[in-house]
Amino acid sequence: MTSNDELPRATDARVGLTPADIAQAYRDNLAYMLARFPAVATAHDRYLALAYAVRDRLLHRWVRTAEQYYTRRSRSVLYLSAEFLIGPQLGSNIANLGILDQVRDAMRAEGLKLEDLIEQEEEPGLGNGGLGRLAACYLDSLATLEIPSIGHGIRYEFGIFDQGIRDGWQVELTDKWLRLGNPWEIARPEVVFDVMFGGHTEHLQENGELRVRWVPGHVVRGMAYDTPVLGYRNNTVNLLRLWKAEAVESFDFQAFNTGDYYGAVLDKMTSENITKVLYPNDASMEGKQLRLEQQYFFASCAMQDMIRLYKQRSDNLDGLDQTFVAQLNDTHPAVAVAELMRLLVDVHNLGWDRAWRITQNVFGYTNHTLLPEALERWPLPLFARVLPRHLEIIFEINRRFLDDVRAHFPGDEARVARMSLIDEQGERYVRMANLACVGAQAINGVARLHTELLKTGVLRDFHEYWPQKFSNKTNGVTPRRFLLLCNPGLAGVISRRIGDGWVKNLEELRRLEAFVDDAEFGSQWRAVKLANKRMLADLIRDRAGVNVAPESLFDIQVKRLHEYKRQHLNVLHVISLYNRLRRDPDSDIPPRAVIFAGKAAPGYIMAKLIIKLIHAVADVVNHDPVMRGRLSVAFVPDFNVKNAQRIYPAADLSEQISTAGKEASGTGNMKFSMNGALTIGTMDGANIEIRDEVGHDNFFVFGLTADEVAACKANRYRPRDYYEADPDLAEAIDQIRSGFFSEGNAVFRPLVDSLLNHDEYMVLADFRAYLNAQREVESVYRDVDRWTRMSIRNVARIGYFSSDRAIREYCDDIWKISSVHIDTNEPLPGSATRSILRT
Ligand code: NBG
Repeated sequence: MTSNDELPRATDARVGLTPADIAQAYRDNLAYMLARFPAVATAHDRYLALAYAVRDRLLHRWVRTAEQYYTRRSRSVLYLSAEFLIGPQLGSNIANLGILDQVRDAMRAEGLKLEDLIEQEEEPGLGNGGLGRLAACYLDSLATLEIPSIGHGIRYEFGIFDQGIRDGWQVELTDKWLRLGNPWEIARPEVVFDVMFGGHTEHLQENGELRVRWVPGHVVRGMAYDTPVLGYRNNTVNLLRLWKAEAVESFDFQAFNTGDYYGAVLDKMTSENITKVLYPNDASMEGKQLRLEQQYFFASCAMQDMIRLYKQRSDNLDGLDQTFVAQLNDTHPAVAVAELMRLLVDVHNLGWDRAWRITQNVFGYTNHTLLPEALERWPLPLFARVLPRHLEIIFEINRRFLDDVRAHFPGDEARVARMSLIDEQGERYVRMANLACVGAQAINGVARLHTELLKTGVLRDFHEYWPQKFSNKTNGVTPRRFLLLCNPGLAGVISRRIGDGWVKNLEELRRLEAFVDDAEFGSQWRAVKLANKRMLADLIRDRAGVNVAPESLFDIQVKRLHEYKRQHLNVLHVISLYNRLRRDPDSDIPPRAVIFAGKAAPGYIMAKLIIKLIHAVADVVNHDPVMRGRLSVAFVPDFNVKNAQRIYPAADLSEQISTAGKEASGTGNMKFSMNGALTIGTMDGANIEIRDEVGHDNFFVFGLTADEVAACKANRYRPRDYYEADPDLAEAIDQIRSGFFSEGNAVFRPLVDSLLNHDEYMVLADFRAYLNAQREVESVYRDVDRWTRMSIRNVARIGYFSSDRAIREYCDDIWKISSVHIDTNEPLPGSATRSILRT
């Protein structure tokens, strides 16, 4: 080791955690990173200067972590996900460093407010909803539990659209999140892979063996961009590795010289297209070529990177599955199964059987949906055009697999057809869920009910064939972001009573049960909620132009817009409440603010119509003097992680009202409860388990169960019967239909027709039960002490829904991986310089 190898000695300005060190680092960055002096620095400059100061404090841990993983040859998890909705990073990194107070003091000394700087950060909107946010919570827990891991995904140049509202309608605006730079990512121009597309294959004999050569039509280069993922108060920094597509040759001089200026940059443009934009569909699939290209692009980069890392330590690929496990977050990365086979067989010359053994052992598959429209399948001709070699590999996997199935179930050709990787009824498709089931050694659902429904429904044949592959892993959320960071008031009240061990071990919240009847604790609890509600009321006034009274019951439904989530059921309740208040203005009904937020997929007409309906009803209600101080309705535009952090802490009531059997798990339900909201919800997804944990007395349940929904459908459900039998329901529906909320026009006709004639999601069937449950909410809310006790119990018993628990289960049952403790006390040795470049 020569002295040239040594990292510069870390000075306090780079790693120190005192307010003075941080303030010094902030000033240095303003001058030396941004070339600004304080008087002309913009708010964003100030944010960047602090972000770089915090980043420096991660880098030193990052280098050390990479070095330790390398020298210890640690087994690692690769979490493959097309979406990572990580949210703003500054606040969570400061929280995980455990220096919120120090940074606040440092900034105060500079005359700044930490919250204002945090507010400057542009949200990295690299996901649609629950699935992408779950991946981000899991990265936080992996780092907190000191598990070696890398998240692999796509560095979308434009993430989920920003939602604007014009005249009550959603308008989509381009999300230019990278415009002002991203201080958290580190480009890795040395970590690049070629990714091939199209073309054809050639089958040749080489030394008596069949070899396949794929001659691509087009080659794109994938380049890694790494974002550090810090554990809570430890020294572990894992990676989120996002891949950006680039041209192999970004400029064609030949074309340029012949005067073809457009042609000279054409390849650059088409290549970069692959990672331009996130598909804004949540829980539905679009058979677009670019989407398949995105999926293959990042799956291929991840698999090539895995083999590269492995080869640094060993040449014998037989041990690959000992070193790596790759989790497929839904089927979006499932093509990785075929890609790993291709790499092992075509590139590294392993025989098929050896390659298949390794591949099957590497993968785990998490299913996130039961909705048929979300199950990915690709038209065969499209797949053949984009990935001709992979289609051959999938055919071969399928041929062998179906032979086994036939041997197991002789004569059962219907079963063979259902399990085939290729759908052959009519037009032919590649079924990605089947590929994932066959290619993985473990398959899981994301809540107890969901896993049961998978086993008896969509994946029944696979469960009958491989029961041992199946398990349940109920989702969890990170208490660092969704309590400690977003609700400092409540976190403080909790920690003053039971210490702050709950941040790492959420089960410790149980100790709050001892204070359920403590009057002083109860009033502190309520004071925090009221303060949070005041802050949300301010946000609603600014963003939605609606005044909501902080003293009213904050009844909140925030999530993607979808008919199965039934925001329109909520609206029907609002209308009936409005009608009740109009009829009897003096009735003793607790004042309520009904708050919505959520984006609709741009092509989902009905979801957009529901947004319009919410605004239309809000307009009438909020302008009716009789409603003043009693009922208000607001839609907060542009729901994202940043806004979510201000909404969950302010909720009294959490709306989790999906049709039973449709919501795989839900994770918003957990975040609300963790912040002291009570839930009104159906027996769906994780609601069932939340209710069991917090106690049936502390949860407002209603509606048909999944079995009853199925039975009702089998009995030719007639929504019109419910409409005809229930005058309150009929009144509300008639008002919508007649244009009472839309100045007489028929804009909501399609929605009403759909409800009366089909009602796929049983809104009318559950209406009365929902109303009754809301009546129960009213009566409990009137009893302030009772409500407070229920709220405290929700928080005290929510420990199970920490993503730490979920990740521990994945580690023990599926990944078979243990933690690697990182110690940074010693100065960094020179060897780290080399190993960080390798990882
Ligand atoms: C979503 C489900 C949610 C679930 C999240 C995370 C998809 C495909 N699925 O119910 O709808 O909470 O995944 O598991 O987005």
